[in-house]
Amino acid sequence: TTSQPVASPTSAARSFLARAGKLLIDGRFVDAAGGQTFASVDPGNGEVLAQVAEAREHDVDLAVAAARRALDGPWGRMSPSERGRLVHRIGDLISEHAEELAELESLDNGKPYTAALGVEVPLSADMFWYMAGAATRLNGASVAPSVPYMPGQEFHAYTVREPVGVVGQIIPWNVPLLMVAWKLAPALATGNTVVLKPAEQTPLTALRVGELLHEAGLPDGVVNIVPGFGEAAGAHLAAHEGVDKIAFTGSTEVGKSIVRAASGNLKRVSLELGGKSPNIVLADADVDAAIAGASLGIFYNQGEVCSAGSRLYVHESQFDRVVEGIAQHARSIKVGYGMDPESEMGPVVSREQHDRVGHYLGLGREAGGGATIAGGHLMDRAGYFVEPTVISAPHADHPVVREEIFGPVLAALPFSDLDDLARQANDTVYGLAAGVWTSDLSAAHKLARRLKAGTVHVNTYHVFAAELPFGGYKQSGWGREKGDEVLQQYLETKSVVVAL
Ligand code: TXE
Repeated sequence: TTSQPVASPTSAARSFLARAGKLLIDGRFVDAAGGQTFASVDPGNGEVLAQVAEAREHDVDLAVAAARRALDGPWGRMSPSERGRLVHRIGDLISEHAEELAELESLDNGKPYTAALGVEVPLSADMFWYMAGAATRLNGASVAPSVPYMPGQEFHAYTVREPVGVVGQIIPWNVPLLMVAWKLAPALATGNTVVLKPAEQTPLTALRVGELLHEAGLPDGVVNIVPGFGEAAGAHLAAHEGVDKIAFTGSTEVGKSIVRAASGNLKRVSLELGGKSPNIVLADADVDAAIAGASLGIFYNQGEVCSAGSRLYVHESQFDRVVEGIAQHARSIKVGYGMDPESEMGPVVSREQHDRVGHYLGLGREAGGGATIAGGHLMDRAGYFVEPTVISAPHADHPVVREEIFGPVLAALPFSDLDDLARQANDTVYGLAAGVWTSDLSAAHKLARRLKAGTVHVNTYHVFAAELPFGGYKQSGWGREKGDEVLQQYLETKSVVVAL
């Protein structure tokens, strides 16, 4: 492991940190009305990166009002083609500022700079590029209605797809920039206006994107960004009478509170929540590929991925080999400060998350009948570092198997019977993703049918392309993000019927 940051932020990132701490409301960066701020902390060393204005109820009210006005401004009159080009330009600007955004993301979240630059910034730009094309393809249908009680009357009828209106978006801290892209790109392509609340742990890249939106030429008030805490700014946005739709990504527990808050005005709700995704290795799998893929599935982004393959099921004939292979990989991971180019895994995002993961590591160590094969401890150094951990789970009902840990902790279980395996894999309140490793095409497709998960990976893991719908069965959420499917989350359909 390394202990010292070897790369300090470039001048672009440094100068953003010096000006970062404002809310974006109606096209202007402003202080919170009450003047309150909170610290954004570098989880690699616990140091304060920036003091950021903290939105509370009144600030959210101002942002919602600005978003409402913007619907009737130049944005509402913009042609779909122009809107699409603007969305495309946002992708260009993200791509042009890749290094700076990756640095800010690494500093704020802790993740390796190389992952931010190599994976998340390109995915974010691509999300805008993909959605840009949707703006001009929001077609309705021509319909021939049958109206038996109006004999002889002919009709011309068609459907029109319109923006829902003012959209509230609440996002988490694990992939902050990518969450901004997944949320903003479809909302803008479909012509909505937005009030976005980044997570209190990671407000920086959202605010930098706020500046880029202005540079791209987005009219004032179309996107408002209100960093703040969940219980204050977040809860107020979710309950707001002036908001027509709320899109939330975060914990299942808070997702349920969003649903309750949204019921006041029955705003539309979409939710992308937790997971405990099974990654399944059949007896005939390419073992080396499965070891590498399962390692990526649990250790990418310190395991702070909602679709992480955190439950590993391996056929008993290969169990020891696969688990030892992943454990060896775990021991070889270079855990270190995110801005160190050598680092392959950074710290988890916060002290709270560090404590939460530590709690599960303790349960894993203490469990009789199981064993911690690799890692198993929080790291004794400044910053919120965790050892990449592989646990041979004592039994299927143990908390390390059932509960979302959201850290670099894999729980492995052997299986013998394929039918029973599908039952075990589905025995969870979640249903976000799954993985299957096999060389038997029929077995792969049969399992893909039986698994109750929004994404099933076969001989791969963590594919997040903009074209692919993403979301969960069961308590992993409502609706899908990305692909064409997300568009309907941001549109109303109007039927127009004309008597001829
Ligand atoms: O999430 P929260 P936390 C899971 C993961 C993690 C656990 C807790 O298991 O260990 O959740 O993380 C805002 N009304 N995931 O506590 O609280 C909050 O400000 C409105 C999975 O950090 O759900 C932030 O912007 N908003 C996940 C966002 O919700 C509220 C990603 C997420 O925070 C609110 C993150 C409220 N009452 C955590 N309370 C995923 N699916 O990717 C909080 N928020």
